[in-house]
Formats: sequence, C-alpha cells, structure tokens
Amino acid sequence: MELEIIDQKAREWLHVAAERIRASFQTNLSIDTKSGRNDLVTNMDKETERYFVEVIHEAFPSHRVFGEEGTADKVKDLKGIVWIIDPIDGTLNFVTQKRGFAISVAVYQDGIGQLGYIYDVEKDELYFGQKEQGAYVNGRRLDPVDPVSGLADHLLIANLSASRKYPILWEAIKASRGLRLYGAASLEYMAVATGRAGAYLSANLAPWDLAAGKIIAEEVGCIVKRLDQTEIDMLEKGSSIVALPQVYEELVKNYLK
Ligand code: 2AM
Ligand code: CA
Repeated sequence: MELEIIDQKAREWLHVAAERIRASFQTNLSIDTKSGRNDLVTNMDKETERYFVEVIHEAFPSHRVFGEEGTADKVKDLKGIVWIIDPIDGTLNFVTQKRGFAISVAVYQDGIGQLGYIYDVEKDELYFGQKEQGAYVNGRRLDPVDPVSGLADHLLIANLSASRKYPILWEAIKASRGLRLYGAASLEYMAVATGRAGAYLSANLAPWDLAAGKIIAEEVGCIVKRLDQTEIDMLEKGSSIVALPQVYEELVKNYLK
C-alpha cells in the first residue's frame, strides 16, 4: 500500500520539478564546475535535488534520500526506504543543448529496487518501472526485450573511458552495428530497455546515474551488472553494463572475460 502512495507522490513531484526545469530555460543558469572543467553543476541541479529532499522528508519522515549534489542525507546503508536521486542526469547536455537530460528517481526498500522513474524533460517522456510489475513509457507498457538477437544486430553505446580501460571493447564496437553516445546514463539505459541499442557500457557511474535505470531495464529482461559481471552495489561508484540477454552473453564470452 505504501508503494502506491509513494508512486503517486513521486509522479506529482517529478512533474513539478520538470516544469521548474523547463521554466529555467528562459533564465540565466548559474554554472559551477566540480571535479573538472566539464564536470558541471547548475543552480537547477541543486534546486531540484533540494526540492525532492524537502518534499520527501515532509511526506515520509522515515525515508532517506541519497543524491548527487550534497543536499541529501549521508547514506551509508540501504536499510528501510531510500530514494536515490539524480536531479539532472546529463548536466553537460542540459547546459549546452537543453535536451538529452533527465531526472532520475529510484525508490529502494532494504536494498531492493522497487520503483524507478526517468523523466526525459525535453521530450516529456516518463519511463517508469516497478519491481515485478513491468515497465512503461508515458503509461504505455514496454515490451520485453528481444532475447535472441545478438551483437551484430544492434548499436552499442559505450563511453570512451570504458573503452580506454577495456581496449578490447573497440573490437566489440566493430562487431556491432556501430557506436552511439548520448551523455546521460539514465537515457542510455532506456535506449537499451527499449531495444534501440543492444548494450550500454560505462567505466564509471554513480549509484544515482543508474539506480532507476536498473529497475526499469530489468523489468523488460535486460541484464544489469558491473563490467566484471559482479552485482552492482548501490552505495558505490563503478562500472556498469546494461544489455539484452544475448548481447550480454556475447560481450562476456568474447570481450569481457
Ligand atoms: P551527470 O550528468 O549527472 O554528471 C555521461 O557519460 C554520464 O556519466 C552522465 O550520466 C553523467 O551524469 C555521468 N557522469 C559524468 N561524470 C561522472 C563521474 N565522474 N562519475 C560518475 N558519473 C559521471
Ligand atoms: Ca547529475
């Protein structure tokens, strides 16, 4: 029952947050750098995270919030209900293009992903997945992914740092239909979940980059792991692969062993 109320609230808050982000298109953003000149944070990243933290704490005082921009709680375990939030995934796209970014919100209960939301604000597309209840985009149910098509049938998404650490991945890209890069992990997860790409590989993602994507992608039959094929620990940064089942088998057997 509580999940139903959480779901209702999450949708309400996502729409408010998206509207505020859209309104910010007409204003001057204030942009700061974090770890380097292309690691950006804007006032909208911070304001959007602060908004979620405030409304979640007010509506559900026992829930904790784990997020990117430092306004959330210091989360060291996943006991109880923890919201894992990236207020703007794809900040560089947001700043330079005003498209290709998303709000990513996930609800984990005792470490298990229950609800995942990825809102492509510019396209007005809300992806949603609920554990064992399927996945949807704007209310339309997503089909399970194709379990038999392989690497040669699909585009691959891989970020370049992933291929530097795993040079053999260039061979996998050659064996695929080609390389694509979108610059927002959550939307790259959705490209695989909707069958527009066979896999997305990244050397370094944070929990908030993939927490919602993992729930949604697994609901349609994708495999989600670290590049070394271990399970993802939602408290740690690290590599990630999301792939259609047959593409995963081929990547592991031929390129990631
Ligand atoms: P962000 O826009 O929220 O920072 C770009 O390839 C993708 O990787 C985006 O989803 C981006 O999220 C994420 N990303 C960029 N730099 C990162 C870093 N240092 N650690 C983890 N994720 C990062
Ligand atoms: Ca972010």
